[in-house]
Amino acid sequence: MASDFKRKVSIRGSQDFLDIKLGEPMKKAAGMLGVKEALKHGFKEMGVVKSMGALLQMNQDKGFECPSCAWPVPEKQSSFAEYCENGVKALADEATSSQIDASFFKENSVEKLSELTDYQLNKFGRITEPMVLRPGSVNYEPITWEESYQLISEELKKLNSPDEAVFYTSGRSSNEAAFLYGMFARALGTNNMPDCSNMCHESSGVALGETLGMGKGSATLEDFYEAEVVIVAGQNPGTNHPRMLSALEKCKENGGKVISINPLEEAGLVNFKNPQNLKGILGPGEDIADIHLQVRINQDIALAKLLIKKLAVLDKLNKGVFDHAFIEKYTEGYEALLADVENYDEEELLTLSGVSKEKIEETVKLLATNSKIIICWAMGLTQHKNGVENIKEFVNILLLKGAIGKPNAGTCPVRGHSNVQGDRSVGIMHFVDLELNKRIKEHLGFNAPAEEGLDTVEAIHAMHEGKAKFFMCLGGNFLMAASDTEYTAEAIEQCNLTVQISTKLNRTHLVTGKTALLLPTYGRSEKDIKEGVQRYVTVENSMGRVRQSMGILKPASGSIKSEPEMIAEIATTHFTDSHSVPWRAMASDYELIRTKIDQVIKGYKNTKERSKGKGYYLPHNARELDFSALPNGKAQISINKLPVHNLEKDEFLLMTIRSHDQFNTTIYGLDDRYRGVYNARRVVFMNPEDMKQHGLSQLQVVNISSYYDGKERTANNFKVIAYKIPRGNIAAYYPETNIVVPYNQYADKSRTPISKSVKVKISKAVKS
Ligand SMILES: Nc1nc2c(c(=O)[nH]1)N[C@H]1C(S)=C(S)[C@@H](COP(=O)(O)OP(=O)(O)OC[C@H]3O[C@@H](n4cnc5c(=O)[nH]c(N)nc54)[C@H](O)[C@@H]3O)O[C@H]1N2
Ligand SMILES: Nc1nc2c(c(=O)[nH]1)N[C@H]1C(S)=C(S)[C@@H](COP(=O)(O)OP(=O)(O)OC[C@H]3O[C@@H](n4cnc5c(=O)[nH]c(N)nc54)[C@H](O)[C@@H]3O)O[C@H]1N2
Ligand SMILES: [Mo]
Repeated sequence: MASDFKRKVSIRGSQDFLDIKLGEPMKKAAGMLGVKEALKHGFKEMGVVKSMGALLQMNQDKGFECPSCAWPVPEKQSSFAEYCENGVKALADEATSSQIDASFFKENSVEKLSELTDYQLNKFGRITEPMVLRPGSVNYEPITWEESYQLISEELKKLNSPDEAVFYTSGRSSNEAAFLYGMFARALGTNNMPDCSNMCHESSGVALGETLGMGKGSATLEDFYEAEVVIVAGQNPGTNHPRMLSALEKCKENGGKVISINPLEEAGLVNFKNPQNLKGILGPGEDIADIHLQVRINQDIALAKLLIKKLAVLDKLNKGVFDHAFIEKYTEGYEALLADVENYDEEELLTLSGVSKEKIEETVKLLATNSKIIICWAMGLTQHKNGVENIKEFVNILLLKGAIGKPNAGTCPVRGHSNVQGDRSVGIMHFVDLELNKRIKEHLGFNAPAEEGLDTVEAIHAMHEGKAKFFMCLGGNFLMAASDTEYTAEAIEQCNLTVQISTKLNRTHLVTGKTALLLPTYGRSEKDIKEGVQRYVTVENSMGRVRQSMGILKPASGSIKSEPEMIAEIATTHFTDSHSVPWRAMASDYELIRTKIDQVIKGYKNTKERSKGKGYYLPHNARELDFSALPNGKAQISINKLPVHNLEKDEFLLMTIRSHDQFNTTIYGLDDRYRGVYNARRVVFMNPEDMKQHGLSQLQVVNISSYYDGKERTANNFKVIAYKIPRGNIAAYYPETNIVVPYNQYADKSRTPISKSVKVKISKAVKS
């Protein structure tokens, strides 16, 4: 077994084109078609009886929380159908009856598997037993749980320092699993805990922390119903948070207005047919967005500045536009902001934003005359170099209007993964919280490290440099989720041991360290039974409500383990019973984990009782108008600069977005019904005028290249599709395009990769 042995694995998979079909982009979202599509998918993947049974319990008080997005279920619940098309797809994907075992891996080497697409890999189904890929081998082979724990412990002991280990978390884990995992890393002595939020809402966390004192949103679901204005900026709820449309619909029924800010006219915001009520099933559907501001990519600050500037002018004429009593009492920075907007020219801001004057006027009118305002956003704001500033500029609008800390108003960063917010709350983070460390010492009896750990970007770099050698992932698909696929692959391959706790096969299982472990786990929909007792876990939704989740389906296999149990057993093996944390007892008794969470994590209290039924809200300072943690005890109105792109004539800004048939790197299907694309993912959406100017025809095959820091990165073979998108802007799907996102280009302060504004050039592929 030569030490220079390298597996010939592909990081791209097949790039063959299938028979692409195009249709009109859809105006309507969901409705009967959505439910029909979803059920078709569910029935195919998991069979009729299983899917109906599972659906009846999804998001219900005694069932399990939907494994898809983090949008909350209403406190006053309907008796059925608290799910959406994409929730059904997520469930079907998890509860699929397809499975892979040792014989599958014996027949299929990782080299061979890596030639397939991500879609094909996922289709193989659930992983059913622990597997190991040994140095020099290209085939996974079975390993016992006991041996895999030993292997992990041995590798950890070989490290020169605990900081050579990295512990990644994706946002589907339960609070219980994430708490144990985070405490295990700290007990080892490292804060190297990158997580999917680093690539997602980290910019929101930083911006909200700096301006309002806490990194979470303040609006609750119930606040939406009687909000006067809801702004949805850089977010595609029709696909990614479909149940949010029901809340927007309720808001509109009560007379509220919805403004969407997006380079694309996303289906759902334009028209929505609610499958959960009769009107939605039979009627023509509701236009959700009253105003659509078709902003150019990453010109949201220009747009927001223009709105603020115009509102300031109106406020001078009529003192009722801004909430002066609120500004005076709770904020600082107002005068500086007003002085700053004076420096900008209205026409210039208008041109930069790309929006029409009429629509700006309409928007200003709505904002001037209403104060119950909620601003929602997702990746369209966070994944830019100025992601943090984008959000701070929108927070300015809320502060000027006094739209914080009162009913039907506030901030709403719409979280991605179903428990990404909970994972963070219970301690998955790379930074240090000395108060937390104190409570860890008191209740868990060890000294947690006081040095900041590595986030996603830094972890990739450290692995690449050989400074981190052990890489463990609690869920997720790190290779495909992270930017700069080639560089990230090189980084992972440097590691001595990579460990993946997973449900389904993905490319991070194929591009691995010298030794790799694949540890299969339950999905959230599955029963977790120990010694005859069924266990539940807790999760926290996008609005800070903690709730129980109990699976109802039979687990995919008898040889898999729950996440909390597995982590507790790894810790028991490593620390033995002499450690101050009762790991062994926690492996079987989750109440013991919850007791420790209550003691160690701020805001958690009596979780066992309070998480039942509709659950309980964690405290939020901005809801209470308590800004005591901020400078001078005031919410911070901030000054944010306009981004500079300096695009050459042949350059475009690329946004890497999700299709309607995927959950992040998990590809459910090859259609993007809402955008009229069928049976294809390697497509790039482009303005028809830009196509003309660059001599490109419909379905022409092109390559997309970025040039950053002296390096050219190219994603090959994409078909051009004419689309209603601002000039100079293009869009293509993630994760295929991650290959062109430079790992070292990220948002200031939050280090979130700039996945929504990658400067690229388009060239005709030689063979087309
Ligand atoms: N079905 C399904 N649900 C999901 C997911 C999934 O993949 N599938 N992923 C989950 C996760 S982890 C997350 S984080 C969320 C993601 O939810 P979204 O953030 O909605 O997902 P994206 O597809 O990245 O869409 C970003 C939106 O921002 C717009 N946009 C891009 N650039 C800009 C810009 O510069 N300015 C403005 N104003 N808009 C811009 C795009 O046109 C697009 O509509 O969804 C979660 N829910
Ligand atoms: N270019 C570009 N890159 C992006 C983004 C973008 O918009 N553009 N978005 C970013 C965002 S917002 C995010 S959140 C990240 C997502 O990054 P990740 O969270 O790392 O990726 P996922 O695709 O959600 O992970 C899917 C895998 O998780 C495993 N899994 C599923 N359910 C479970 C479970 O219950 N337990 C365990 N242990 N494993 C499970 C399965 O094996 C599956 O293959 O990607 C980021 N990357
Ligand atoms: Mo996300």
